[in-house]
Amino acid sequence: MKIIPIREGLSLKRSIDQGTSMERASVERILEDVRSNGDEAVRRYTKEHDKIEVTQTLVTPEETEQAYQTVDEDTLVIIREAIENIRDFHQRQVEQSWMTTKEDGTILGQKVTALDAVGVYVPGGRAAYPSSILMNVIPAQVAGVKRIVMTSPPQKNGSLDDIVLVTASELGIKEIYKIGGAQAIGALAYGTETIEAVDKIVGPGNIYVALAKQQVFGTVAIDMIAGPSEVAVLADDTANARFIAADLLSQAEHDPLSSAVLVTDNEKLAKEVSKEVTVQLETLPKQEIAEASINDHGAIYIAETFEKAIDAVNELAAEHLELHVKAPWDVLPKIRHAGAIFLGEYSSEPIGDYFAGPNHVLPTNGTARFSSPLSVQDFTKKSSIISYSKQAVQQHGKKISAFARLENLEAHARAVELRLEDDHS
Ligand code: HSO
Ligand code: ZN
Repeated sequence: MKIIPIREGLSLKRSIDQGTSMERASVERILEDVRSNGDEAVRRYTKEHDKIEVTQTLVTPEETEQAYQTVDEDTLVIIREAIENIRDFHQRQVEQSWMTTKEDGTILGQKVTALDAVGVYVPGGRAAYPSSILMNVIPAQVAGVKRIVMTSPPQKNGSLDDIVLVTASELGIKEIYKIGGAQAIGALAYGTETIEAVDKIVGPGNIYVALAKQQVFGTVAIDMIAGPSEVAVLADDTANARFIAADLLSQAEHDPLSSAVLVTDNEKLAKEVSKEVTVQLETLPKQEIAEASINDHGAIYIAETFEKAIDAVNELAAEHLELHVKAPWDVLPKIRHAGAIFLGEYSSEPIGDYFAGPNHVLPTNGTARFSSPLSVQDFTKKSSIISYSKQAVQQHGKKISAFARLENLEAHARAVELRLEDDHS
């Protein structure tokens, strides 16, 4: 791994793939087609892109039952325990509606309501991570979303990955469609003869899915557009080089574009980690991907002081930040920007990917400066509550109508003044 003195600056590559103009145009055409031609268009694109003719897109209970035959009991036990942890964590995020009453009888408040319908996109092939299904579905369920729909592109055998079907079933998801790509996003956003439109679409996908989500935004809500995985490690002289190397590689193996970075004030550790990464890379099944990521986007930054190392990780605003330091809880208050913060050398990043409970859908690309992990709040919205009594209007009505006339809005003014009259006639 490259070892770079921090005073030469951090190489921050901040970009979201906007697709080529051809890709954008093709997505626009597909969405328009699905909007006007519904199921027929979806079927046509499934045939064209997924090379498969699906007569019924809705997954049947028999398909799910068959999928269970291929998944062993131990796997189910692990998935169930993860579900429990994730549910438990997200339950703590639930926000209550609230009301406040004033002496004059005014009641003000905020009413929290779950979205009616949410679509969860699950990518096809090897990117169909069951853990991501849990992370997208559970907060919606905890929020109280009644209709949660899943879509995923069909495999060559005409069905979906067994583990995808089993995970969905463990969560109680029954409405699953074997459609993918931009056509699936179009179907979810606009609705077809067989698929009712949803209010929000979440979940990762390839460039076509990401562009389609951007284009339907406004008709429906979408989650953030996730970039490649990132991990930053902040370490001092107490850190374990083997642990750090392993955690850097755990994110590097996601994507050649993933970034894994160590920031430390200790040169000896830097050299050890660099060596360890090379050693551990050798036996990784995804060596090629991880190596590309480490070479092109990985770095070990050496800071002159530990304080400067902290500044650097704040500037990185990484998706995941690990604190491999003597007193991680003392460092925590100084961390301002990171999607998820892992404290101490035993808090390895994959623990958060699968099991601990917090969401693994996190802000990437420096967006941790202003955004948060996916949460229950992403599946609710709020309505303001205003209830004024006669007494309160009498007390404040004149001020309100005066304000309205300040804006030259006479009908506003009169609407309030009407309430100042004594009777109802
Ligand atoms: N680390 C990834 C999530 C993931 N890891 C899924 C394994 N499976 C996103 O930050
Ligand atoms: Zn991961």
